[in-house]
Amino acid sequence: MALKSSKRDEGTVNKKLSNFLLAYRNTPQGTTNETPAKLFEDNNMELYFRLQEGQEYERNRPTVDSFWVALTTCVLGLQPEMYTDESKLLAQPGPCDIDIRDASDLSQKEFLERYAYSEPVVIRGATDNKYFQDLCRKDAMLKKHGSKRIRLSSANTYSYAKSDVTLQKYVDEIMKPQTLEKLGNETFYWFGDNNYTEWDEVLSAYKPPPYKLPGLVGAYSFGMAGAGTGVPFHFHGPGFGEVVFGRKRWFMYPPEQTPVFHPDQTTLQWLHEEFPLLDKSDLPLQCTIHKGELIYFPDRWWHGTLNIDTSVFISTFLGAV
Ligand SMILES: O=C(O)CCC(=O)C(=O)O
Repeated sequence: MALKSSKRDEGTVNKKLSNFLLAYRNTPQGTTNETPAKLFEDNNMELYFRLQEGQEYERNRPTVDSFWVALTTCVLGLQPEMYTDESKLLAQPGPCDIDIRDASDLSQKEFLERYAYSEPVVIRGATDNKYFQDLCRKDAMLKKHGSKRIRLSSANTYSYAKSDVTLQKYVDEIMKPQTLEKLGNETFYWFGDNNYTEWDEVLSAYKPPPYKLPGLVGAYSFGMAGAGTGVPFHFHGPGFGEVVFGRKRWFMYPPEQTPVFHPDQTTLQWLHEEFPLLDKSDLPLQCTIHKGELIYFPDRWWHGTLNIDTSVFISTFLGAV
């Protein structure tokens, strides 16, 4: 009930979270008929926090802190260590003018007829990637893979400079929220160039989008990046993007409508500087996708991305065998 009412709230994530938590604290629970506030007061409630798929539930007598952490993690699907303070975000989710479809209502046949060769689509509920998400948690990633070397690419359109660093160094020193001053060619972004052998344990846990294009097979590009980062407009073959954690805003133009942008400008700079000047007829299609959602981009469609939060993401690029 508290979750339902918080969904109707207008405003920032922080405001929604506060309203939800307030409503939750004061809503009697089905099993005990008491509110969490009362139970905390009496110190007689024990919570079982589910930490990882396939792992035992961990029994905790909750402190107020663990209560907040559990709520943000389990109920709202946010990862506390990935959560960027709303006041520090330089971009917000925008409207969505791309079709949003539920996978239960989108057959392979309709995907092929309506979207595959003609327009983007956002698809919800296509796969259950909970286990993969658990492997991608920042703490789990650093513990298991922190010493692995990853290849970063500069976040500009054409001249992809590369830099090899350990994952630990990337997370500690490079993966920062983007600033408006920093250019794309000065920003290093972990996306793609994944060593499939080294990352097999993680990548093979990913359940790919179930929709197919005849004659094409998928190849993965996986990454993690700070709030406000993204890849400026570019195009290539068709594929899917999925958000594993965080939120990602996508901007798209059909192949015949080349966007106005400077290739070294970040998507964030473009959003602040160019986007407000666009005529209505020059506006891109856009949508912000959330954890577990897919976006499909058809062949040669221009797309630029903007991570609203610190995000983990994976694309499935479709190409000939
Ligand atoms: O996820 C991103 O930020 C980049 C994705 C992208 O541009 C792509 O999949 O082609």
